[in-house]
Amino acid sequence: MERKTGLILALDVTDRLEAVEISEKVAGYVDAIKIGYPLVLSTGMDMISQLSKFAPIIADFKVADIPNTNRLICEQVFKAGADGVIVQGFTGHDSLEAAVKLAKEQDKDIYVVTEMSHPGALDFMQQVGEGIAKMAADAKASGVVAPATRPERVAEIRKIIGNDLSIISPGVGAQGGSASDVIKAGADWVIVGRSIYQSEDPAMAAKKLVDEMKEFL
Ligand code: O7E
Repeated sequence: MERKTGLILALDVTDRLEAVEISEKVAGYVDAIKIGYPLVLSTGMDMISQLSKFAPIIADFKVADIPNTNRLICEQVFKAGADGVIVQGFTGHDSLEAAVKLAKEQDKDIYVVTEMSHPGALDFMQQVGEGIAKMAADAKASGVVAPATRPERVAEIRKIIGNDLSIISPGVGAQGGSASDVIKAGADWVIVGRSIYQSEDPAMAAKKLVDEMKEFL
């Protein structure tokens, strides 16, 4: 994924027309659009190809299965037109490697969730987040997902993965994180949903975030 603005839209709306209208408005400000279960379950897989005319699509299905099933899922998602897929890391190295192998064959991206951004991530995930980050680097994934709500953890994860992998970071705005703080901590992109798609003016909300991050990219 090419970084122009550092912003990824998380499009968690459930209406097709609304999804298209918002994508059209913010297309000039985002490097990718992340769509996941809320939108795909309500509208269908063809939403991926429909939105891919506005920006590259990252499919957030947080894939978490055995290697063969991970491969089968990623195959379908890439076939539908996605450029990247998000997978969970806690399933271990073989599940991740199956997804990365397929992605590399098709010149696509796999992003691995390390530690999530919500408070409950401290119950279990934080304890394994650094190990998952190392595994993602060993497997040569394209990048990892790390929490904008905890920039200090993003900085730790950056130390572990080095500069070959990207960090995409959700948790800005509605969850309390700051776009510029997490970029300064080492993230390459922020992933922002509600602060943009629930705004009266989604394009202006996106532009503000882009302007805020510009000097730190
Ligand atoms: O809080 P919002 O509205 O800005 O939306 C954040 C989006 O990022 C939303 O789609 C949510 O599912 C996702 N997300 C997190 O909020 N925290 C995480 O730790 C991980 C994700 C995520 O998208 O994982 C894959 C990138």
